[in-house]
Amino acid sequence: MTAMTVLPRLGAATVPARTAGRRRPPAETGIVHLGLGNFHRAHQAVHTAAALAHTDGPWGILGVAGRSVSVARAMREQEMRYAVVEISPGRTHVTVPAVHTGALVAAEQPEDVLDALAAPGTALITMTVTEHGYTYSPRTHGLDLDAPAVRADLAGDGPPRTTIGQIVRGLQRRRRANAAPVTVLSCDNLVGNGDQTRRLVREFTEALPTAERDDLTPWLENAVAFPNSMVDRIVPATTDVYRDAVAARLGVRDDVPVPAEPFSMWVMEDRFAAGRPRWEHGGALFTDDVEPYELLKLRLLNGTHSLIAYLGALDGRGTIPDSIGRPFIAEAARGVLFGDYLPSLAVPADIELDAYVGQLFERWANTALGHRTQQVGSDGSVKLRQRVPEPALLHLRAGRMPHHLALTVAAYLCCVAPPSGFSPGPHAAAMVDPARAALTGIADRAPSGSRTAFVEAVLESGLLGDGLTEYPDFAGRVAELLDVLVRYGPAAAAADATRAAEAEPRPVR
Ligand code: CS2
Repeated sequence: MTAMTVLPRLGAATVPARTAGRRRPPAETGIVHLGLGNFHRAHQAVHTAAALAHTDGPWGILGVAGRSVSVARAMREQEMRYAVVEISPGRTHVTVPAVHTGALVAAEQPEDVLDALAAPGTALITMTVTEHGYTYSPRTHGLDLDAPAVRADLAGDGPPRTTIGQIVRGLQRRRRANAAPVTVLSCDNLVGNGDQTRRLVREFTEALPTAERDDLTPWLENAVAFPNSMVDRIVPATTDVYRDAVAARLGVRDDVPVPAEPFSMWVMEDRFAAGRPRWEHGGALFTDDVEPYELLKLRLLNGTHSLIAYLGALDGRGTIPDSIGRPFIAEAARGVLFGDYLPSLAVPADIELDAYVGQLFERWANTALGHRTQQVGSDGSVKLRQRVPEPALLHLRAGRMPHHLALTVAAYLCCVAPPSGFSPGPHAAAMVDPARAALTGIADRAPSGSRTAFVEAVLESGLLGDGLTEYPDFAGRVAELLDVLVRYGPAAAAADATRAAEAEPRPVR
């Protein structure tokens, strides 16, 4: 650390030429991005840098952080530069994308954010606000009209606090100012992320007081596009390891580098209302039908990832590579991937399944990345809703028990709502989840010792939507596996799920 303090700060003049796609950020802002986190900075920003390296255009990105000032402030201090540290056991590769024209913090500069959303030069509003940022109700998938922040945003009580509120208030200003068409592009791990965003935006608009609605709804229909997209890159949190890597490789101090795996994929619908960067030059794929890619990724990668994280944390593992390195977790990962997720989807024609799955296991095993079980396991209540219920229902309707999906739910509950007297360990305890308090309340109210009553109450709370409550056997199976987890540990529970799944083979579609 002491060595780093004497290094010059990363900035326009200190970027080594070999690491910069372009030396200067583009002059014009064409994209306002909500969610200035690591994922955006290692994914969309890198694709945009590649697009601009190939074809110039007015596609500078104004990054907007929600509340956290640290990244925005450091980026401003570094003239919008930061390093992307691509890391795998054999290789470290550092680049400096330089595509941001500015960085705002919505909580501090709300009017500037709304002005930027309304600016005629803004052709794209993109977002990475995580599953948690969409303020939808898990039960209905519609806007959560009971959430205090949504209610405050609808009432116009201070600057918008929710992403959907921010977008609608920005579009409202845009409609009044110039009505220029714009695209809202969600880059989060939601099924049909564009369709969902459009629905939430419309629901918010329709819930506004009549006097404020203007003719926003028809304008949204005509002038605003909401393409669906699938995004994929494993991007852990920044640690000093990566700050040190930048210092060693570039000889500069970067306070906010982003670690990322070498792999990156982006598939989206080519439905843009006012143009877009030539992202195909950064390897993005454009297609009429994103859903098969979304389901492939959300289920095989994200769904399996959740199981690895929860079993790993319960086994005392701090990272995903340490977890997948345990044979019983690798076996459970194969069980849920091949047995429960794969039969629930159609693999896109251009994806070679064996290679894709082989690559997934390699990506999870990337020890250099140090991806934390705590990070993947956090926000499970909003993530699992996107990953588990639809495939589970598909099996249950066909009369089959999805044992490894039941194991996923059991391991999740064991981590974030541990039965009293059971300690899930430090990695599970560190998982952040908006439903933690509610789940603990449900656990406290369940008749003592009845795991089935607990799981039934959890499912009835709508945590995983509505459908699963119709299958009491599923709650029963989750409860059994929860019991095995608590009494005998994750290896025994995984073995139980595997044995049961093997006794009940299923066809692969
Ligand atoms: C992970 C994802 O945290 C999680 O739930 O499954 O963030 C995953 O790393 C990315 O979606 C990979 O594209």
